[in-house]
Amino acid sequence: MQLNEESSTNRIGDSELILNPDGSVYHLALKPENIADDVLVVGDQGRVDEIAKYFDEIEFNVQNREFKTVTGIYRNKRFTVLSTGIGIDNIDIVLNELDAAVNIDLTKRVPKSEHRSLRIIRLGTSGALQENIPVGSLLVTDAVLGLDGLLNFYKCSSSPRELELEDAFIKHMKWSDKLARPYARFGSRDLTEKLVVGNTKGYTITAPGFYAPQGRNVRLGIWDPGFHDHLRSFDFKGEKITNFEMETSALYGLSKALGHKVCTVCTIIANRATKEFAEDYHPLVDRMITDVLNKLTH
Ligand code: R1P
Repeated sequence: MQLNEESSTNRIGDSELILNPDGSVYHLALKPENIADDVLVVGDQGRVDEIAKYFDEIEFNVQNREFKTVTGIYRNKRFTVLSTGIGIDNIDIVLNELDAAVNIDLTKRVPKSEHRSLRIIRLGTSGALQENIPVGSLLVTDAVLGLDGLLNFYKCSSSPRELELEDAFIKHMKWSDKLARPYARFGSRDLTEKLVVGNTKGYTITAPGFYAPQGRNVRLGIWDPGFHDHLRSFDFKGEKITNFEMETSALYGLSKALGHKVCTVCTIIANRATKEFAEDYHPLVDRMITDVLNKLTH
């Protein structure tokens, strides 16, 4: 009975979108008024305060589990900073709940008639794959290849250009049927062009784990000992795979499907080819934070 009523009114069911007793979204504990149009997402919850320390005014903060949020003003512009924790499964939660908070009437449980588009920028850390990308450099993800398979669960499709990149990658890598089909996404061009000034642009791999999925062989062995070499030699119309991290594929895929602009900037804290790594990466991350905040406010 209730099901019929829900489907006839497009009401989103209580267990499809869970809300807290105060009406906020389940994991993020946010209401629409807590969220700025510019949302900075970071993996590490400690990085939220490293960004918020630059704000001229703090308006709101909340934390539930690994999801810590601060909203405030920097140079007359309102920003929300939010930690996602590690991995694409958390990005699934963050993107769905951020979008629900701004684009669903949480009282009536129906989509709002007017769509609100966010600008979502990830400030992450990452390992470089190519020798010529130095530790400490800032890498902006032009395109991402997701090895995680998350987007395969959603009803959303790749553009013809993304499909071409996916097919070329699958062929070059001799991709195993035992693994999820990789998916490709390009970032939002205007944000990429704004944030890349003085930095490097590249193609990022999002891996569904830190160890074997990024080619690390600690004790168990890995499925393809030539994984890094195959990634390094991939060439798509002159573009190379530059770096590894663990969130951007789902971030780009879900943001674009839900109608938000998106871009990832990462501080390179290790180079997997030269074996170089930063003993203390925090000053390098701080440089990324000021670079991105400056560019977004000018
Ligand atoms: C792994 O140590 C984590 O660091 C990178 C990876 O994507 C993964 O989340 O990014 P963050 O520094 O943003 O967490």
